[in-house]
Amino acid sequence: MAIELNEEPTPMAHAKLPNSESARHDYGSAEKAMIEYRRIGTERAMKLGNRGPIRFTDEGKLHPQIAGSYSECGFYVFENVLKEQELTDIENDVAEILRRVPVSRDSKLDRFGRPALGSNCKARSISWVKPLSDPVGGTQAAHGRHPSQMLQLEPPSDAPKEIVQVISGALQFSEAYLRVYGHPDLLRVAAAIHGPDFTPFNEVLWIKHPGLGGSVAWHQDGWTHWTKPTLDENTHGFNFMAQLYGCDAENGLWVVPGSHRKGKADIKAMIEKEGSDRLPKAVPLICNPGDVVITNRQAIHGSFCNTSTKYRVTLNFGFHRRSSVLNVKSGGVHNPITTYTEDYIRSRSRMIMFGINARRKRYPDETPYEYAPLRDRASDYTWDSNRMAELTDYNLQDIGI
Ligand SMILES: O=C(O)CCC(=O)C(=O)O
Repeated sequence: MAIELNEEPTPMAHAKLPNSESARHDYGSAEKAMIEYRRIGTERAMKLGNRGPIRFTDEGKLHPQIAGSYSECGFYVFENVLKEQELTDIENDVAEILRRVPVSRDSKLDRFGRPALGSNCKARSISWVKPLSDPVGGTQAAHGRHPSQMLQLEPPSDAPKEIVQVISGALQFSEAYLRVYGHPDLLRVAAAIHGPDFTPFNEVLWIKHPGLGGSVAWHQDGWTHWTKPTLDENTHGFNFMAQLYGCDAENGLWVVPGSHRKGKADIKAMIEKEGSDRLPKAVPLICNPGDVVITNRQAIHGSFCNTSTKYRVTLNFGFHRRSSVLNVKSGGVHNPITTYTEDYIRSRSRMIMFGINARRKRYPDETPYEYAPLRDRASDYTWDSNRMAELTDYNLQDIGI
């Protein structure tokens, strides 16, 4: 089951990733239970009241309904943030990324024999997964943050040995993604949650292939501050999850509402008690194309193998409260272990300025966001496409905590 992209090596006008009816796979022994689990979860998700357009008050504050609901649930679905033209731009870039990935984990060449995407990078840019597997559950990877393994499925006999599932440092590979990163309303939301001096975290692209995508075992993100007396619900930041094609109970992320406020959970015990990987309190993210979810990194979340016929493409980018990262020594998952000094954070924050300025060029009628921490050197960050090369390996300076 190869990914059938138009074989031309140049960008196409219509790059739409092919969903595949034949890709549907069932959940093996759990199929019946999964169907019911998805049905109940979807019903509960739609009753939470945590969805709608991004709204601010007349004074420019995040609308209290959104702030309250996000605080209560640990996620909120912002509807219809990215419009059609922007989605087309993203889709074209994602298709081009998939044409440029190496033919296999060990290769430096893409399918056209060209140097592959990321082959000139020192930082990890591509994560591979065996189809329908759980690569991290129950392992010590990422500080043992995925304590229990999900149900794995037998891939179809014609499936590739491994598929690309995550592109890291994704801003360096897509100007459309860079423009989403500079979205003024999303940045205003970031400022509302973390204050105007919020900082970057990291930016990845999740591509969950129909009938092949691997699972992401239940976990809470973050490893740095869980035992600190200062821990609160926003300590480890949040991710925006922008959906290219939307997502649902079959191919999307699931979240346990409210779990971000309860400290570190014993996920292994929860799963053992349940006797399966179907956590009963979890709900799926239900999104249309162009919706953007804000998800608290401390919430328990995970995703199942994508047995559906549909691609799920998520632009996943996060932000932190400055006090959670400034002069904190951390890393080792997304970036090398280091102390996040003022200079380090400032350098990494240039990506916010590039995002804002790249967006300004494409959407001149929008009022751009003004990022206060780098306002004094705003002219250093003017944007044109030739600067893409400067972004190589920018993610060595991710701010993982
Ligand atoms: O999108 C997914 O399936 C996983 C995302 C995730 O686990 C994360 O952002 O921490």
